Amino acid sequence: MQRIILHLDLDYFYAQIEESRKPDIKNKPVVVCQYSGRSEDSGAVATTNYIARKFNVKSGLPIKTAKKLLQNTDSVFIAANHELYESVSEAIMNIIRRYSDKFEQLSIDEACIDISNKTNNDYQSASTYGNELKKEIKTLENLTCSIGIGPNKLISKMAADSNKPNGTTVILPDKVKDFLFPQKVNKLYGIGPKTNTKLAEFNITTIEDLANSERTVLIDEFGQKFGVYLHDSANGIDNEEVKDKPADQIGRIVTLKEDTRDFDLISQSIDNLSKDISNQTIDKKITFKTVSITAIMEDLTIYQRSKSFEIFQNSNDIIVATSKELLRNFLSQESRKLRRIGVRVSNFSQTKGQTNLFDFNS
Ligand code: DGT
Ligand code: CA
Ligand code: CA
Repeated sequence: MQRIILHLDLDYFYAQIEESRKPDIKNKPVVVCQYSGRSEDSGAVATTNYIARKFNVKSGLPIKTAKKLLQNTDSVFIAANHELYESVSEAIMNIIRRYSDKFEQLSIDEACIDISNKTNNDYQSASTYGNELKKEIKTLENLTCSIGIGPNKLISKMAADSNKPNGTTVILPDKVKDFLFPQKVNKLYGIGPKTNTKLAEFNITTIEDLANSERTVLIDEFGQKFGVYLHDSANGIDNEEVKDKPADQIGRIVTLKEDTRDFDLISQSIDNLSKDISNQTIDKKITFKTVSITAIMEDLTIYQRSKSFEIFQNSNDIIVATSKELLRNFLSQESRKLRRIGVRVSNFSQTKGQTNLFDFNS
């Protein structure tokens, strides 16, 4: 069966989130840092915006080196705020999930979805569909991403990576080889420096070289599993399904119309979020024991409050009432305004007949 797979990767994810919240830094080199805390400036760069990348400042670089490379610029160094990035990631993954027949999250800023049915297996509508998804993420979360659309997971991922930032790249099934073959073999997903060196010894430098090499030779050299992988993927073959693992929690999060600590105003958002969540839990026949709220404050600090029940629950009324009770308690101990509010249910039951569908341990 022909499939259409869409791969999505957010552009300079942590740094773009920082930019979208502090627009005045947008035209400067932005460096998001993972400080180790051992001494001042010890630690590594988590990521940077594209302006900083022009100065060769990239993920993994020591912060000290990044500071040297950017010493004559008006650059901005920011400590990573993982709770914030997680909450934005969750909101975006919920959007992507809505666009999919099957959804698989691959990392904090990456997912692939099977859109074969949603697009009636038509690449023209797949491209339009992908751009609608990008537009929705831009409208709701003010972030850009790059997408790749192709006949399998491998091709759509490589397509997304080939044109960043804000790219849309469609590789039609009969153009897969045109896309792959001219590329250097180390661009193939799964080929690291070691394999690259080994392949060079066989005079294999492009993906075309690899595709045209003897399968048996590759198996002899790299073992059955990896040898087959190398030969298949160089030929654009990848039959791996999008693994549609249902989440072990269902949550929704929104930015409030204005920063506020008005209970009624925030409650309106809770009503909407809860309705969304309970529609999903009813749809998937999920019952839950825990309801939580996430409050992101005007200064972007993040708080979670939860309540758990002895027995499994399934009603929207419970989600709404519990969230509002948690919110009321929270506001009574807190003087700052809220910027975003999230609601989530977790601690699902594993009811009979669902064991294959729902992998709760993952
Ligand atoms: P891109 O996709 O090239 O536009 O840029 P990013 O920053 O989105 O890069 P990506 O997709 O590889 O990684 C997503 C996020 O993961 C990134 O924003 C920060 C985090 N991350 C990536 N590499 C590292 C690393 O080496 N160290 C740390 N602490 N975080 C990393
Ligand atoms: Ca990314
Ligand atoms: Ca990524």
